[in-house]
This record gives sequence, structure tokens and C-alpha cells, in this order.
Amino acid sequence: METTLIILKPDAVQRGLMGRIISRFEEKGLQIVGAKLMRIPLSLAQQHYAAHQGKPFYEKLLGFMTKSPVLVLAIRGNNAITVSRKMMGATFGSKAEPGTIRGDFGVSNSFNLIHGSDSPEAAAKELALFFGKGEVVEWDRANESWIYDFSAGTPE
Ligand code: IDP
Ligand code: MG
Repeated sequence: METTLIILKPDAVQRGLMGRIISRFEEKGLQIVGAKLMRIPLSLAQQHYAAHQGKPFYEKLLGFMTKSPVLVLAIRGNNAITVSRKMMGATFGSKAEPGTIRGDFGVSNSFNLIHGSDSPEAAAKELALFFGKGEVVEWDRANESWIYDFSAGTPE
């Protein structure tokens, strides 16, 4: 099972979309294993978006992400990184397909509601940035055996 770092960005929190976005992940069958409402300090935003340093949108992105609280989530499932990225849709709200979170809830190219790790390496790095020891909670879901087919021993 993979765990990925999802951030419901300031626009999602301010627009009252947290519940609807979390519901999509729950309904999909992904498991929420971490959740934290926080105001991201500038230094943390810089570390999180280090790969974008120097790009034309970098400073604006830092301003946006630190302006107002975000909801940080750790989300687990088979191929959780790819599955979540698909659910999020393309980066720009104007391009994201209907049916995706960005496609259904936003039209802006910079206020695009949600962040999701884009690789296992990024997920490991980002989870460590946002969650301390013990803040990712291991818990058994009562309906796990109806979410995945465990007949071969592993979740399928
Ligand atoms: P992603 O969030 O889909 O992985 P990235 O290319 O990693 O997209 O960019 C990180 C974030 O930076 C985007 O989610 C968006 O908020 C912002 N961003 C990316 N490209 C642009 C741009 O061209 N204009 C404005 N903001 C951008
Ligand atoms: Mg990215």
C-alpha cells in the first residue's frame, strides 16, 4: 500500500470545499491516515516547493500557500499516488477534465484547490515534512475486505 501527501489548499478551505473533497477520497476507497489543519510557515512552503524555485510562478505560489490555512492529509491505498493524481485532474483548473476535483470545483490555473505527491520519492519527502512521528495513524478499516479483494492474500 502506498501513502501520499495531499494538501487541500487555501482556496479549498476558504471556499468550504474540504468536506466534499475528502468525501471523494473516502468514496473512492482510499483511507485517511493523517489529517492536520495548519497555516503553512514560509520556510515549510519553500521546502515543499523547492523543485519550483526560480520558476515564474514560484513567489506567487508561496504567497498563496501561506496566506490562509490548509488541510494536510495522508491518504493510503493501492497505487494511492497515481489514483489521487488522476482524481485531482490536470494542474490548471481551466484544463482539468470534468469529473476530477480540479475540473469540477475550479477554473483558475493557480488557485487549483489541491496538491498531491507525484512520485513515491516525493511522497516520502513530503509526508516527512508535514507529519511528525506518530501523526500518521495506523488503523484497521472495518470494511477493508469489501474495498479490496483479499482472496489471493494481498489487496487487489
Ligand atoms: P501539480 O500541482 O499539478 O503537481 P506543479 O507543476 O507541480 O503542478 O505546480 C505546483 C503548483 O504551482 C500548481 O499546483 C499550481 O498551484 C502552481 N502553478 C504551476 N504552474 C503554474 C503556472 O503556470 N501559473 C500559476 N501557477 C502555477
Ligand atoms: Mg507537482
